[in-house]
Amino acid sequence: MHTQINELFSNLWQDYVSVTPSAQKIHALLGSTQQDDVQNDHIALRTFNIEKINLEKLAAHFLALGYVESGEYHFEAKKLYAKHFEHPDATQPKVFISELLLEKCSPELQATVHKLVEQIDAAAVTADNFLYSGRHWSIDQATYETLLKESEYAAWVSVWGFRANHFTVSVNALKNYETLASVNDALKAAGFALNTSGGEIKGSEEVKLKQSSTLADEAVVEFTDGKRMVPSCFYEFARRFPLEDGRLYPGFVAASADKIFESTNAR
Ligand code: OOG
Ligand code: NI
Repeated sequence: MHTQINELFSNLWQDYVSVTPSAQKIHALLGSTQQDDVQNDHIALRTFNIEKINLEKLAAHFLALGYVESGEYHFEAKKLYAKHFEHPDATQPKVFISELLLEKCSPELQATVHKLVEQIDAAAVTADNFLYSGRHWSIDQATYETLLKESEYAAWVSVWGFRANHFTVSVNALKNYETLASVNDALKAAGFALNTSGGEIKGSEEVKLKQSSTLADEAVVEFTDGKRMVPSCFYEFARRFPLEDGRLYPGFVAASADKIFESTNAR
């Protein structure tokens, strides 16, 4: 079971860094300063709430590896719904999966997204590599632009498909940094741009979770009518605080997550 989990996260990581070179550099920076690897707090995936590929279809891959559904979140303005999953072995990364609620979007957006999703081979969804299989359809630049005007999230999924949209460093597990602010300072000193929506640090000790993230890298996307750079994936940093019983708070904070989503907005 653990070998399978490690294999999945290793494949997700390889795919993620292929479009997020800054994550590889930051990983090396934090890892080399402590002569040890960094621990992942969580990863996140995005999808649409169409039966064929909805949140539950993505989650099934994690449930099969022993993960357990552990919390749900609503994002009214962004028209998103999310759940998080934990493994009984708390050292395994948590998983945050969201889906766009299409019925709340325009008929035009719904029609566009349905056309993309129709192109997916149903068998691909249950295949072992589905969670890092990327995009299963072709798309032109005008369609991407139209989606972008209505939903940055829809536009992101339309070009990047199924893959980790971020990995998250567990600040608690870093040996040479205690606070999130000190991690942020090191990143800024090394020239990385942070997401400042809602402040550089989202959350607080009161809500038991502090988070920050880089602004997504840009990577080349092949559209049917040409190639161009668009925002890809970002890297997140999370520090968790203990509950009354001493256990670290294992959940997410909707108000903070709402701002983290914006890490993939155009710079
Ligand atoms: C997920 C944003 C939420 C968190 O840690 O609160 C999140 C996303 O951008 O898909 O990752
Ligand atoms: Ni996150």
